[in-house]
Amino acid sequence: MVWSPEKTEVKSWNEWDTLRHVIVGRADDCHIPPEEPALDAKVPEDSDMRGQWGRRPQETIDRANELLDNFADQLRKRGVRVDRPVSIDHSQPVTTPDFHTDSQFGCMPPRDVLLTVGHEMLEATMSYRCRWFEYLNYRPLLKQYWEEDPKFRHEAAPKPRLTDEDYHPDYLSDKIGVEKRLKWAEEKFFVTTEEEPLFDAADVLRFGKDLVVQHGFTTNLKGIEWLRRHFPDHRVHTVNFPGDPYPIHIDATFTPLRPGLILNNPQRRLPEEQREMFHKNGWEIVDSAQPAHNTPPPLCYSSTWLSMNVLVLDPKTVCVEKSEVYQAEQMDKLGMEVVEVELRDAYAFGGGLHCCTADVYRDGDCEDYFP
Ligand code: DAV
Repeated sequence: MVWSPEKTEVKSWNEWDTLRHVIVGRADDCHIPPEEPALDAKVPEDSDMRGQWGRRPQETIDRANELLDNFADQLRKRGVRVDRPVSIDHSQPVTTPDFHTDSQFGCMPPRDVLLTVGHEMLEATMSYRCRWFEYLNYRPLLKQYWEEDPKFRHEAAPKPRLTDEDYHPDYLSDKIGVEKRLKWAEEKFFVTTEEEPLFDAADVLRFGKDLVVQHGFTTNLKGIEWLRRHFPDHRVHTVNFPGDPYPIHIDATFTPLRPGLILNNPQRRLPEEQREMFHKNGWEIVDSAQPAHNTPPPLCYSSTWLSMNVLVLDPKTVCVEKSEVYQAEQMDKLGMEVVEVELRDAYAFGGGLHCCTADVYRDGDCEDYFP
């Protein structure tokens, strides 16, 4: 069936088929949340973010929104339908019978919250207390899709309790040191425990019939098992990337560009034994280019490897952040047409071009790439 902009349809089976409809996040009212276990474990020890919280400065919110609006317009000009979330008031504290936090996070980035698999959009459990209610930013859109597309399955994973049992207290010091963090990550000892299923949607990559999921700070083994039981027609693979002292989200680490080709962060290489399914099926895993920057922008949670957090528009076209010249050059060599998008001043709001979007519709069906 041919996609038409007049008709809402939710469908996306992979990260690369032609993108027709997408959600782009907003920086509105974004907060730096107060300390909490899982979030603190991600903030590097020398980061300018340690010890401060509150609403982000208005001029940075305005600038990030300007860039996100421009990105949305750029996509629209290429014929992609773009929807935007409706921001809730993130200054509101969250209190449940199990925890309290004094503020929330924002409505960026959608990729962390919404996992689109075929005709389904699944709200992730999330693993930070400050992001517990983040799905509410997307509910007006999901309600609309549900009303307009009779095949759309709106699903939500069980809300986690996020008591102290969910976090290893060993991680709650800011003086652990990078060496120890690397060792812990290599031993698969992460800040989150196996108390209950936890996952962020951005730990999942979709390869048709196969889902590749990173086990790290934001997704535990029970979360991956939950996904396995929830998607019985898929094969769900657990992957790890030693070399990352703060392993959250797979999308600055492992980036499929088209069938047969994946970029891998050279500091976070997929272990040999986990490469087998790719190699056996003729897929190439190449080291990504170096980031163009030595440090992330101010008040940013993410590393400089947002350079490889690209948005694939179709198997020949990819959006790359404008200042990431080495990444753009590599894409060109790999035969991809590069669309430059300025986004660096929005990185602090939770990520790059892949992070700040969530798929609604891509062409194509559920293929088996690893028979
Ligand atoms: O390298 O800091 C960022 C991923 C954001 N979704 C990193 C991971």
